[in-house]
Amino acid sequence: MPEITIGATVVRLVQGDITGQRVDAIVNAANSSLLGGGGVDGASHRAGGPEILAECRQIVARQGGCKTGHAVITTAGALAAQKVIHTVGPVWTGGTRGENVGLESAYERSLGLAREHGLRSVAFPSISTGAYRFPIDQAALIALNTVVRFVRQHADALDEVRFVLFTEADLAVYARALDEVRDTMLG
Ligand code: AR6
Repeated sequence: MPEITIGATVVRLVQGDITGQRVDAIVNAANSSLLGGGGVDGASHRAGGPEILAECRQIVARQGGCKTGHAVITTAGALAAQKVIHTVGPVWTGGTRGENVGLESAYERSLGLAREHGLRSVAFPSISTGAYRFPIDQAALIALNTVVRFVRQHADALDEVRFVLFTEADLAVYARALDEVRDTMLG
């Protein structure tokens, strides 16, 4: 199983459906409206039930939606996880409109919320690489580097960060990126 251990935290790659993960929090690839959509977003709301959308609506009423690169947290409803962290990745428009920074921020703020709420295991999908068309090779490196940096900065915060890749092909891309990150770390 592709994984890397940093201090007391394991960063692990698996293939599967994020909605079925037994972790403290799953991350949803949401959009700025927070009111649902396709892909991970559709699956999370379907599997978690209406409580999630009800809380999203309360957040929208309070603060408007959620900007690109930001994140909010709700109940996980009927899911096995305790919480859903909804983050909005950037839409890829060629790479010149801050897409990399937006993606980095989506991962970082999601992990920040997990830490603030004492959630010690977090599962991410491959944010922005579906409907938002971010090239997955590039996205995988950003995702893993951002997680590794966070885990190093907050050594006691997390037991596990799990990437749940939907297809074998996506898992292979992330596994290659993880090898690259490991090689860089080893110097
Ligand atoms: N479990 C794990 N990964 C999944 C699942 C699942 N159940 N379903 C899809 N993926 P996307 P985005 C993969 O489109 O690109 C929504 O409409 C998928 O194959 O879910 O950030 C929102 O409302 C891909 O690799 O998220 C937004 O409008 C990855 O998850 C918009 O899509 C992300 O695909 C967000 O687009």
